[in-house]
Amino acid sequence: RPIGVFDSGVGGISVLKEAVKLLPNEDFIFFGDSKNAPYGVKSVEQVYQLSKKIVTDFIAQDAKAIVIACNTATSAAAKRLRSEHPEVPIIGLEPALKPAVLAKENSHVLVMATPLTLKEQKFADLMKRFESQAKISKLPAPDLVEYVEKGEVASPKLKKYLRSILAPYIGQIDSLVLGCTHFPFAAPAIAEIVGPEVTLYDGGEGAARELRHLLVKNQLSRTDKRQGKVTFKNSINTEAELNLCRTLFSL
Ligand code: DGN
Repeated sequence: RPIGVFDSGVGGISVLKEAVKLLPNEDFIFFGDSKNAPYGVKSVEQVYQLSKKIVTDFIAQDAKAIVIACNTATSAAAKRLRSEHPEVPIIGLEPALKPAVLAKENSHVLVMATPLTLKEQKFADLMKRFESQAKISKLPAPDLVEYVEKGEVASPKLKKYLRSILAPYIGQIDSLVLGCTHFPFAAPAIAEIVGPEVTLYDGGEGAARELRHLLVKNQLSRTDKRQGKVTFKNSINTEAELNLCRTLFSL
């Protein structure tokens, strides 16, 4: 049985890569809802409805576990989807604030994410847990999703955009949390702008570990040693879009 991984576009491929690295014998189906991207500027109800449809489709394909490889959809829909589908483990993504805060005392942490992730209760709760231990700043970066959706991860235009939004934080921060699964693809460009003294964190590896944990706990892991398959699907069902998925997967 396959594991379903989805995102409001191609960003979740950054999480898929971590999951495949950790679980090379498993079969994965990645669904990118690029037609409806970005989710990060939609209402909670819209994001829930779109996510529900994808989860239902995965279950119809006999998925044994589902990864919501999207911080936005996780904050808007994970709780409801888990209560509606207790039969399948559903793993979500959240900004990797904890490792960033714990890495250094009294540090200044910048969290980049979509506007929806940053204004949802889930993020407010996460911030409340850590705000006494660090200075935490929030930076919504919706345009960065659009660049990655076009496959632009290091273009001069992208770097100009990043320089403009990151300008107030240059020399001011210790770490930067990539709180949207599209952003790790732009990590080299971001690192170039903020400098080597700023550590970048993302939630992909943590989500992959959680997936492995839930597979083991529910006795769903594959036991044979054959190489798993990865299948890409996208709501923009063109060869160009699927090629972009494969390219991002190989980066
Ligand atoms: N990749 C999504 C996330 O992690 O929040 C955001 C993409 C979007 O649709 N805005």
